[in-house]
Amino acid sequence: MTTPWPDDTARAYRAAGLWTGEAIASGLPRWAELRGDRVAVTDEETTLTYGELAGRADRLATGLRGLGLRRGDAVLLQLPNTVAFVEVLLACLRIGVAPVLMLPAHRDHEMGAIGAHVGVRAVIVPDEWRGYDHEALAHRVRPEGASVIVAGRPHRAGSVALDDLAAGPAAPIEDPPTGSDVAVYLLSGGTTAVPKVIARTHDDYGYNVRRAVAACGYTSGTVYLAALPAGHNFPLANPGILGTLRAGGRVVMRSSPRPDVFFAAVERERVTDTAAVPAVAVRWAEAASESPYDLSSLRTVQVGGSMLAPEVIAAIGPALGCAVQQVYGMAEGLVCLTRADDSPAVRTGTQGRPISPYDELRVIGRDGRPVAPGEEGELLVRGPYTPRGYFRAPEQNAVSFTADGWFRSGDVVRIVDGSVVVCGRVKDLINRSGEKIAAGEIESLVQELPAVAEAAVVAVPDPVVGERVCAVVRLRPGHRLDLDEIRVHLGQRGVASFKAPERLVVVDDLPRTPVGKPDKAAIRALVGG
Ligand code: OOB
Repeated sequence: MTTPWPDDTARAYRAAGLWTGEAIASGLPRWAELRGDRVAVTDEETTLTYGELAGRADRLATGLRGLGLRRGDAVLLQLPNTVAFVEVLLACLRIGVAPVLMLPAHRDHEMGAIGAHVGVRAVIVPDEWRGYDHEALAHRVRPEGASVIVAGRPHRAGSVALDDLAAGPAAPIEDPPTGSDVAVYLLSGGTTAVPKVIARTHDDYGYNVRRAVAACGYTSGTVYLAALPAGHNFPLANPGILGTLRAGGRVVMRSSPRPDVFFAAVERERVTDTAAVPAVAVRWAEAASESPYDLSSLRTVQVGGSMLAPEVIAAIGPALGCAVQQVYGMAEGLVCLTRADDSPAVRTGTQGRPISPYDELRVIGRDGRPVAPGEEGELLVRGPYTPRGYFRAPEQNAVSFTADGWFRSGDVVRIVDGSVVVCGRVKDLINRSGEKIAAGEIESLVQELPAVAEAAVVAVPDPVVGERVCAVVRLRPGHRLDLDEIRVHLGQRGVASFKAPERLVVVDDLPRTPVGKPDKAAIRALVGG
């Protein structure tokens, strides 16, 4: 199921105080006592103090238990950036029910496969979001016997309203989780045929959050804006939502990274910290000069999730009037970041150093041996918050992890004076605005079209989103195909729309490797990637 850390390693992490055995939200009653009437979380409609948030989360936890959910169960959580997201997350963490953090853009294809893979007991969705009926989606994808819980107004028989679940009194928590229980399931960038899901324990994820808070200096004065989808590891825990709540700060939830929404939120809430993927940070920076809003409260914008040139990084801070912190992280664990007291060269030219002194990084060459210091190679990683395997994926684990527990990141990096510089990748995915899309997943879907004899999917560079999905296909004799047909097909198959190819190139034959497989490097070169 989940590959545990070896016993002696786990003992060492506990002995060193990294793993505390405490559940992530176990401090909630204490927070309510100490910070009772300070605001914990706010969105465009609702504001909750720490006292109210703790009360809501505990009543909801009781409601979830009333539905039969128990410690060790899993649920699909697909909510936009709202107060409801935070309430549900904390309620789940309190009772040891682990949410699988889906994105609002996910559809039948992703929700169905992942819900079945993890064996979820409930699907938690908004009633409707951006004109899409998520309640209907939840009913289509829910595994047999799983409940459908709806934030907002449910209109289908068999749905349960989130507000009704939180309506009763809170009961004491009978069977609270411990450190080795799963806290959340994160999705790996780029799902394959078998979804790559990462089970993060209360011990490991809690440690991750504490280290991120320490490295970024979050305090009760921090006002954090969650503008990236909250289910992403970056805005969730680095330090993000969980880190801000731990530090006693205020979390501002906004579901769009649009510059006007961002600027208005910063001015209204006096936001001090936020996180963005490069494409979003660049849009903010470009729009800032024309913005009438007061951005003077901004302290730091974190930028990470995909590559960005040092000159572009260097321009973002001055445009927004704040510091920029680079973050290189992954749902699988390791997080690196630049620090406020690093030299300008390190802050612009590297993606930072690990948040824990216990993180082990190794850079290997094609021969599998460590490269000379400062040379490029694939990054392998191990550590106290980098799990030793994907959830229920023995075949994938044999490929992605070494026998002695190192995770093969698929990223090509150099390490210079302890800081990581990301140079490229060996994994076959497209990084569109920080969203990772597995080439193989889209290739199989495109291949289903009757006109297609063979398909390869590659990234083409793009000034706005970094990379776009390009399908390169060889057609069956006498057939034609256009981009719309591919996009319609993927839509019908219930695939999240951000994964759909945005370019199509038809070729007589695909370039091949000596063994006859499509040569991805040559195909990328062919389409200018
Ligand atoms: C974050 O997490 P994921 O799981 O969506 O994606 C991880 C992958 C990395 O392996 C790398 O390929 C890429 O995203 N990446 C970067 C990067 N940060 C992530 N590539 C270049 N420069 C960077 N700064 O993307 C994530 C998780 C936690 C914090 C920040 C990002």
